[in-house]
Amino acid sequence: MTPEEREFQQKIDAGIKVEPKDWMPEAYRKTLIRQISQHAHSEIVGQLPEGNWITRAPTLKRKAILLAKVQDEAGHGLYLYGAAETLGIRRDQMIEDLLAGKAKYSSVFNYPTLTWADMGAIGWLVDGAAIINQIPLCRCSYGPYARGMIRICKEENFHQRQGFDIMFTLTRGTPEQKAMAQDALNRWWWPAVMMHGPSDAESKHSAQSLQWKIKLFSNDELRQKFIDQIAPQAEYLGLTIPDPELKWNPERGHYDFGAIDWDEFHNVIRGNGPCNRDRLRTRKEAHEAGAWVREGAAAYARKRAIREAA
Ligand code: BYC
Repeated sequence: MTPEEREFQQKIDAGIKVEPKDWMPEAYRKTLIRQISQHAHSEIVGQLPEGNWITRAPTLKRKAILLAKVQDEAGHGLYLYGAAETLGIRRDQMIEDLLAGKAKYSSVFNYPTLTWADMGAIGWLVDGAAIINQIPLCRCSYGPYARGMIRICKEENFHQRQGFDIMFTLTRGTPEQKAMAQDALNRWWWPAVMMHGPSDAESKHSAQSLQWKIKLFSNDELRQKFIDQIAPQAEYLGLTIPDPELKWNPERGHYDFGAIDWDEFHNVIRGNGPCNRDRLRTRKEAHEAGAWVREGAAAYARKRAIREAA
């Protein structure tokens, strides 16, 4: 370590936040850009599976709630692009990388939403997994990311509650509705478990990110917390998690669970999941169709800047 790097690490160890104009190792900056931009892309692409159901929500109330949730995800993407921009990368560049298929976004959004119960399963499981990951990020070492996460987490809590509420309503409904909820859990369980990323033995960035407090818990620690939280909730709903090996282990004080299909995970993050191509095509079309809005907003900002300078 150089003296500058040592001083930087001491600052992190002392819990002092790193701010955009502070000195930071180039690898710290790059890791943050990678993680925050991937996170932003996940929020943006994550609107698509649920957006599919806005016109098909079963009641006006459910439609209003889902619409608000999907809009929140767009807002999260914007806060996060803003946080990444403080590290010296342009938003246009990040979006270009996403649309070119160069940048990653969460694997979980490459699965289809086949029934209304999927809106429940996504809110309950996907937002549930996201919250477990994101609450510690409110204390991460980079100031703008940590502060952005505080606001995001407040909204994510509402998202998870609305998902659980959909599942609760379906499980208390007709046998067909209960079966729909079970089918959604069957399809979303493993993708949600995989969201936390490769196992600690395989995670290439974890050790350094933990040292820099970009991550506060390892992938496997967060996955275990998620499973421990969801298993009793599934029981309360009267649903069965599709893992015959899931079982409370009193000695460990945690649930044991079955093997994860890592081939499926790697296949999805390589771009070959059931919906990867469709998601990127939809984003590209939306980006092109929205060009006039960006041009209009830029022209307005230029005009306003000239007026204010005069
Ligand atoms: N999907 O060394 P590792 C939401 C990649 S969205 C795809 O462990 P790291 C919501 C990883 O990027 C919430 N790729 O990496 C929105 C790396 O590849 P590269 C999304 C994954 O970064 C709408 C490689 O695998 N949350 O809330 O230390 C509706 C090796 O992994 C995934 C965030 O983004 C994956 N699941 O740890 C509803 C949270 N997992 O970059 C809900 C912020 C791993 O070397 N991100 N990879 O090419 C993080 O906390 C960390 O980046 C991760 C991965 C835990 C995800």
